[in-house]
Amino acid sequence: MAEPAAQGGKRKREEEEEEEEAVEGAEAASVGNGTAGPARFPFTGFRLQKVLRESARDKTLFLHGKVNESSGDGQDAVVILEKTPFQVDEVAQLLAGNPELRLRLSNDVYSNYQLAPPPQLSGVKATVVFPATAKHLQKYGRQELHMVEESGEDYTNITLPYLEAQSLSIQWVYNILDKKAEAERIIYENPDPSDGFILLPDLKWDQKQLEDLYLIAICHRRGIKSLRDLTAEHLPLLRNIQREGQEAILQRYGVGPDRLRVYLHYQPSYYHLHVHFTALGHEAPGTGVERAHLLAEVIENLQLAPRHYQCRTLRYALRADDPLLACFRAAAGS
Ligand code: DD3
Repeated sequence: MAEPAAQGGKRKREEEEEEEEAVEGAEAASVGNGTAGPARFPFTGFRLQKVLRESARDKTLFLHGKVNESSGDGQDAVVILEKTPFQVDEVAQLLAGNPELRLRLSNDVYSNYQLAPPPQLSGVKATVVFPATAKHLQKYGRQELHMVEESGEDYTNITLPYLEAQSLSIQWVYNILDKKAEAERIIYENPDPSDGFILLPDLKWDQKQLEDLYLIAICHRRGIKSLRDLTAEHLPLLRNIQREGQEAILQRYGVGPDRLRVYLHYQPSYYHLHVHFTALGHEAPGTGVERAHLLAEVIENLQLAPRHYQCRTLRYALRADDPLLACFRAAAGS
């Protein structure tokens, strides 16, 4: 089980590295690391089934496709495409040269063009989930959100049994902790099995510009599912993540602690305790008040009340099609 998943991680890595290679030379000050190499998708063919989501503002497209149809019944894949952010140096270089242009309008001092940048400047980040499960397909479709109020009792009676009934794979997390995937991407590690963690760039960040800096700290200790499991016992771990994580990001990227948002999600997207580090200027998804809990405040809450997160009501938004929402509604009805 561990092997194919680790391999999947490796393929994803190779794709990211290929993008890095694309800007090599043009951008000496790149914050990227790792070696470059061409890659292939882990499947052949892609017959579009559905546009799961699209956003003109975010320049993203989430696609569901049938793949590997020439060898058997075919399988499902999700491909997430995202136009990558501009890098000032590269764009300045492009404009100084003789870029390929098509005039769209010219009026007084104003003119507008369609510009065709060279391939190395028109990068598209492609994130692949393959094979994709029904859960993956559901997760990426657009849905209305609904607030729920989860008391400590609701967590025990509704949420926890629901989570335990799900077979949510976090193999990719174990691959990182076991150095079977992304080992060369690790920025910092505190190896203590109880209070240590690994800090590395999140999949969402290509490490090419600091504007959208996004790292995650994944704790070594297994079995802490989320914020709800935290007690005063975990304070040393949380303080390590806060202090050492910020220090490592300052060392590596020159971004100080006063320019970072350090927080946990509730609900998280995977149930192994992790902490998000994002650039303050970057409005990453999941930074809203209904999901983000600042680590510094979590630490303080636990100092004041060791069982704060077992007792407090937590409010968050669930997708209309989330089975957990149905569980809450069924419990409210009975
Ligand atoms: C995930 C949440 C999870 C699809 C997508 C992302 N950071 C990851 C595998 C490796 C990673 C992450 C699940 C999955 Cl797009 C399904 O995220 C990851 N590696 N967030 C890193 N560094």
